Amino acid sequence: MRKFLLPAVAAAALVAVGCAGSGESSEPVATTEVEMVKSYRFDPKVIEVEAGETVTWTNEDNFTHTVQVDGQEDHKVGKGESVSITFDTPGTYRYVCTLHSKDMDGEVIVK
Ligand SMILES: [Cu+2]
Repeated sequence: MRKFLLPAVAAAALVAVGCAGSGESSEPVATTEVEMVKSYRFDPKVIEVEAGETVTWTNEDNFTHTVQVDGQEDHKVGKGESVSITFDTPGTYRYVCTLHSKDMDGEVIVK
C-alpha cells in the first residue's frame, strides 16, 4: 500500500516575513564577496568591509555586467568571470553596472 501524505502547510510559510518596519530593506552585509545573480542584481546589494580589504564580484548571470565604482574605471565582467577591487580608504562607495545602471547598483561601506 502506498501513501502520499503531502503536508498541506507549505503555503503558509510566505506570510511571516517583513516585520522590520523600515522601508529601507538594504541592511549592510559584512562580506567581501558579491555575486551578480540572475535577473540583474548585485547580491548582497550593500556590503561592509574593513579598510584595506578586497571585494570580489563574481558574475553568475548569463550576461556580461560591469562594476564601476564612483569616479573609477569601469570593469567589464563576463559570464563566469570576476573582478576584485581593494578599498583602502574608509567611506561609502556606490557602484553600478554601467550596462544596466537602472537595475544594477550597490554600495560598499568601508570601515
Ligand atoms: Cu549588468
